[in-house]
Amino acid sequence: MEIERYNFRETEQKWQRFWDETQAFALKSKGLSVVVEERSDDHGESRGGAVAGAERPLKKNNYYVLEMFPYPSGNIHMGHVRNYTLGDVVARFKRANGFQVLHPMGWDAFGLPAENAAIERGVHPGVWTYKNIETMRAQLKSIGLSYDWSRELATCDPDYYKHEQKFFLDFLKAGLAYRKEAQVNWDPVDNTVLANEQVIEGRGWRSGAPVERRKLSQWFLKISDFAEDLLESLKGLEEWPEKVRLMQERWIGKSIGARIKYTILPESWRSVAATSSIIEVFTTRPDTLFGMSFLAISPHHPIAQQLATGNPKLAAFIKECDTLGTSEEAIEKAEKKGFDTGLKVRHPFDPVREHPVYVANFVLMEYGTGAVFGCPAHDQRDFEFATKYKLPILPVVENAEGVRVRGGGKADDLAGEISRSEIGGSVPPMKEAYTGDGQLINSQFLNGLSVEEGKERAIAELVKLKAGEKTITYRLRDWGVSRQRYWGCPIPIIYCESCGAVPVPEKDLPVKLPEDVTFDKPGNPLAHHPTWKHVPCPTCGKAATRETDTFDTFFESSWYFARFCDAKAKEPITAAAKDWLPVDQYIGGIEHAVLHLLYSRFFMRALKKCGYPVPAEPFKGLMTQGMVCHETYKDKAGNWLHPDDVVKDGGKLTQKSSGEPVTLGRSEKMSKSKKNTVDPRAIIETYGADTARLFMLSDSPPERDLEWTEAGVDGAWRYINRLWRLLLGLKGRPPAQVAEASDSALVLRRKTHQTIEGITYDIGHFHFNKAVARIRELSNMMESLLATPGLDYALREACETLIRLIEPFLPHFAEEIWQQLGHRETVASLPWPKADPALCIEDEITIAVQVNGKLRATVNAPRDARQEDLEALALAQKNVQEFIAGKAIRKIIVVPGKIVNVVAA
Ligand code: ANZ
Ligand code: ZN
Repeated sequence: MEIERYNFRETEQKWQRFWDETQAFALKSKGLSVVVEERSDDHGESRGGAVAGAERPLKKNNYYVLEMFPYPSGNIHMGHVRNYTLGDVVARFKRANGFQVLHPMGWDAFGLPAENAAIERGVHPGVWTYKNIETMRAQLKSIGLSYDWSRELATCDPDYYKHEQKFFLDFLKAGLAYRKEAQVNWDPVDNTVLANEQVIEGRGWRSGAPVERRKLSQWFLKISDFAEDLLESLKGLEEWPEKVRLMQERWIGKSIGARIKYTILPESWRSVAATSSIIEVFTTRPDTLFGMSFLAISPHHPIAQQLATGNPKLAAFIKECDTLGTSEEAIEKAEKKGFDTGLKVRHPFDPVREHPVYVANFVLMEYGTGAVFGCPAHDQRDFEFATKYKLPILPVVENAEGVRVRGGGKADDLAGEISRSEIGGSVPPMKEAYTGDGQLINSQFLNGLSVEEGKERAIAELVKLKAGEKTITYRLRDWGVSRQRYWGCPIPIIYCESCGAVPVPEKDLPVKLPEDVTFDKPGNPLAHHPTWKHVPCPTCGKAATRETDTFDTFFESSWYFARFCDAKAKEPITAAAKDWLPVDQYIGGIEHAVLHLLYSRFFMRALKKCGYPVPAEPFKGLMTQGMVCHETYKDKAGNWLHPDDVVKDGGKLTQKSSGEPVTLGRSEKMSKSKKNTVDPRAIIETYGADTARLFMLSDSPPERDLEWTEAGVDGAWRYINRLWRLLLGLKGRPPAQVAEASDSALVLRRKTHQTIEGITYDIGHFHFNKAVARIRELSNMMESLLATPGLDYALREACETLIRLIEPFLPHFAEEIWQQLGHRETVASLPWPKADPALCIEDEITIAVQVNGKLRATVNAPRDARQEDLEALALAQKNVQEFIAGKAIRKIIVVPGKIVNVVAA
């Protein structure tokens, strides 16, 4: 029989149309079917037996798998394809295993690129966004993803964002939202506030312009209220990657420390006419107090501000500091600079010691008390500062190797408690601060203690002297949500001269974005709009103006997963959320390890506090997939070249358009800037979606980077065609009714059932690449047995099992071949194949043969082989013979099922 080539184009279109028309993956009812026939537990191991469905908690039979929803930029990229394919495998697998699977898709549709498009191309951000959504939806459908499209949402839809405005009003009432003046990172080109994360090396992430600091009135959400809970609960997120939990832990940054009150010496204070006599500092290292050599306050500290009024030089210095940006990264990198105020403070433990007070650019007003004591020997910023201003560098922690480090500054000027011998002569000066653990030295009553002990002891002493107190602090700062942009959710506030900031009454929601906006001026179009912001005050009726800021777009992504549970409901989040949340498996990029995931965790807590039916933790399982990478190419002039423009001939690379030689660069994450992208559309057009899926799934484990190669795609394509020929070839061989009893039939049947067992485990553990390898093994064995007679049953069983096992990976292919084999139901509607345990037991096992404890051979033997047979088998091995040649056999030790060790001398 002549077998037709696999026509992926027709096949894929056909099944995509079918899925679309039948809404194949839409959950049919909101109420859940509680009929549980057979299902598996979370990792797919078959438990068997019917369970009384009605007694189970509903959530138990529900499974929510979600991929991070995309920003509708216009086209999907390979990263999307990988992300969504991973989720699709899980969704299809769980469905087959008897779960009701929620697998929705939507659009994270607010954001800057839409506004940039408006500025550059004159299209309205909404028009641009919805057009992109259309295109990208079709592209996603061309991958064969099993989404419940009936729940699709776009966050720029007033029907979505109106709920956020309600949340914000709730947060206000609950004390979880507030307004304050704050230093912000200001991007002078994009005319907007930037989050710290949007400042890269002191520049705006999009504009590239140097970021300035400005003071603005901003809305904040009180994420800090939940700092302890957000930290503690990380422990319970057992299905999250360890590294993500660690990143969040660092971000929350809990630390034990102290606040210390320093008294300003009256003489110094009078000479500069300061009005305050105390400076309070915050420290996490009270153990290093004896290593103090200066005190530094923020340029925005009240004392600095006050002194600046009478000191133009200081005022100029403060202004200079404002160009630095507020991000930690910027501060870390910048040169540490200070201004000596002339003030002096007394050391709390040693009244003889006096230290100068500087205004320093690396001290933030928003953190701690806006003032620090400087300990150059054990803090790198302080070290750089002290080196620049020739301040003493005084080691007080002996480093781990027991080496005493010598200060680089004028340590001798300090009080005489450090003997010259200790810091003198042969010890090289410090090159950088030592921040590790060790024993305290040069520290009077703290000497000999460890850092941890020293902290406690120093704090106790401060408390006793009434000079300070213990603190618990978090690095986590409240979430500033105001953005001066048009394409976002309007913040529902009205400012009235008499009443202040008045929340928009609920009945007036949503506050919709005006459509008729212009982008011809820099700044926020909402603020420029002639009429939109002018409204009467809801309280007193006088003329008032709307808030023209919109929410940070992380607002939208902080709760969309809850909306999906009942996406069309009038209420923002309904009781259906209880049936689905937390998301069982969330899949997305590691770049969201901190912000998006932390904001979402906060948001659930905040919503819960406001009475919404959501759990505190939104995501039970988290999988962070690796990048899709590709080789990079450059021409002679060093310009990046697109892979399409490169011809490979063996090892030789030439540019297609010019014929010039091309240099091969490292493989890197696909990016437009390096031109090493491959367009998923082109791949799907040439090879089909199943090929792209197969290659992505088989190349590497999901959490690792994936190396995209043409050869790899081609290999996947060829394998699919081979599989097509193999499986379709079996169509002409009607299945036997009973299993054959021959040895080869048993071997194949065993392989089939072991494959079921293996793949079930692998998919349950995200080892998709291993699962694909097993599929290949089985199909190889089938091919090798095609000519063996008496295998009709075993081959048919292998064939049908294989089709059902590959369905999560190659859904179009599986459905088509299944139909060709004469089945009427779809593969997607079938339960997952069940392995016969009796056939999974391998009855030949591999046994290691050692001579004098060294591995010399392996033998295959029946599982229940007798000891004598094993000994004989072992001794018969050629390599064993060689190693015992000329020696006497003293003993043979047999560990049944594992090892035979021949002892010879
Ligand atoms: C003295 C000291 C000695 C410090 C030492 C460190 C090492 P984390 O751990 O990140 O919370 N600091 C305090 N407030 C600051 C502010 N507003 N701006 C800039 N730096 C500030 O950082 C706490 C440490 O950062 C504090 O402990 C303080 O320096 C500094 F060997 O105090 B430390
Ligand atoms: Zn009013």
